[in-house]
Amino acid sequence: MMIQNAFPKIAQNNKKIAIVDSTGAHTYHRVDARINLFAAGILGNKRDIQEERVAFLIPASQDYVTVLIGIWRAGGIAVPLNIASAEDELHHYLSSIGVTRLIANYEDHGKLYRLCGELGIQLLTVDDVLAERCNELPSLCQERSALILFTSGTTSKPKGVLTTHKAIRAQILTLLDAWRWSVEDVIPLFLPLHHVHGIINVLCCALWSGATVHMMPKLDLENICSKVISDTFSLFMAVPTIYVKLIEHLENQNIDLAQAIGDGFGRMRLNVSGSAACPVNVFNQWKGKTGQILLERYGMTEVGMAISNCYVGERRAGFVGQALPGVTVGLFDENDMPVTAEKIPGEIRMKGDNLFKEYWNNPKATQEAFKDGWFCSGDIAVIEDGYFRIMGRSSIDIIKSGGYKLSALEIEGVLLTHENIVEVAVIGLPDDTWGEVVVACVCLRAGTQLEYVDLKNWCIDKMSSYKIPKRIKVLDSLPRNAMGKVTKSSLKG
Ligand code: MCA
Ligand code: AMP
Repeated sequence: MMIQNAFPKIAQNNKKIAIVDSTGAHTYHRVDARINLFAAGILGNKRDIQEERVAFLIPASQDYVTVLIGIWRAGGIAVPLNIASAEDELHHYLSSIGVTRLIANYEDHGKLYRLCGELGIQLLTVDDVLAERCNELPSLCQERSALILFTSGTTSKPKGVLTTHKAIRAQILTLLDAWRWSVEDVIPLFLPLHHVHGIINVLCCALWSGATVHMMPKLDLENICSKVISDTFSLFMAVPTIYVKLIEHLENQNIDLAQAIGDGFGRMRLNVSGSAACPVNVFNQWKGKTGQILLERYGMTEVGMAISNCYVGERRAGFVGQALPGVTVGLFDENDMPVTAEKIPGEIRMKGDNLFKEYWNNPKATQEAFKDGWFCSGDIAVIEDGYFRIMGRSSIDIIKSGGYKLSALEIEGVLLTHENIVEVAVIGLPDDTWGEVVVACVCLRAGTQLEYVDLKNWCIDKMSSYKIPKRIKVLDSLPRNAMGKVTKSSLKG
């Protein structure tokens, strides 16, 4: 199928407010027109930019939407990056996928000049790109590549997950139906905009359905709660850490205010939790304080959303629900045999139009991620009374903290460049707020010392803040098995 205009539905509901950001309220008509001018500017004198990778570092705002969808309409691959990335991380993202142009706000150009110069990347602002008029935009086939998001895995550097227009469309449409999105919906967006949760579940679903999205550059609980009291929002989507922070926030308010905020959440039509396991006590406390029964769902960068509790029907605490329409989900044992009985654990594997195309320029990793056409998630689950329950990951090297997927190996690789560290093992330990926190177990060079605060300061230039270990354990040696391999499970114990 050809699409005349990537993201076709955005032009509908012309006078309706699409986006509210720090610069004001923007109608669908204005948003759509600005996207077209951006697409025209990116095209220049080309008819189609043919899957050129255009990266951007733009905070949540109308500009972010202009760039994302503008790149799509010009036939490019959009690469939204984490605005809080350290320079080394940016270097990896930009160089590993051959980015040609980087769009960033002018005030951020100073710190990007050198890197872009080194990599031969053109550094631009949104205004630099916007054309004065838009003529013809390319027609794109659904199989065209659209988006690269980086995901951490069991290799040391994050991989680029390449997704097509067809997969994005499938990811959006299943959620519009399952969670009953409508033109009347209003949703706050405070999640990072370099991951599926913020981009697809909130932003794209809202714009596709003609709803209104309040784009906020960061999580500001006071601001959100004051809008919740005045019934600004009908929908709310967040990671479990944010529900924990909201529960704490409510407990720190006087009784009347806490009640008003809780009632405000209670009047919304839906509160969704995902990206990490929602603890049963958080589910129950949220219900107690707001009356809302959280809808927990499960997804991955490579597939979008795959499993969800019901909109109408049972939302079971500690469970992620059932396969979403259009997604086939199976459990498989260690011999790749399907697990059909309930209560027997297996790896979650998935099929469907929602699946990504490949890991960018990494056929080996892509091949290893699929077995018999199924995408292998690395997550272990069981089915109990018809609902999936996630039990954990098959790899100890994947940490989920604050909803972010982190690679222990990536963090170890950075820590090993510290002059005092001779050996390191990074593990995730359970934490009530963050789900897991990153802990580094280190062996130091003889005669040296390392204080936590010094290590933290050293890390600040080298990695995003959520990857920085929250604790260090200094050991004389790391525990090893008979094969000489470090046994991280004994460190966890
Ligand atoms: C920040 N801090 C942490 C962590 N992150 N401490 C321990 N563990 C962490 N992970 C510390 C900082 O070092 C700092 O401490 C203090 O907390 C405040 O940092 P800040 O960054 O300002 O925190 P925040 O703004 O409160 O951020 C928390 C957050 C954020 C809002 C929960 O982590 C977040 O937006 N998470 C969502 C991630 C997400 O959307 N993931 C989706 C990907 P100090 O001041 O002492 O230095 S998964 C996905 O897309 C799939 C498809 C899915 O299923 O959804
Ligand atoms: P990411 O690659 O960052 O998209 O993270 C995807 C991973 O998040 C999945 O493989 C799961 O391990 C985890 N995840 C997402 N949703 C849930 C959930 N509701 N419960 C437990 N884990 C989840």
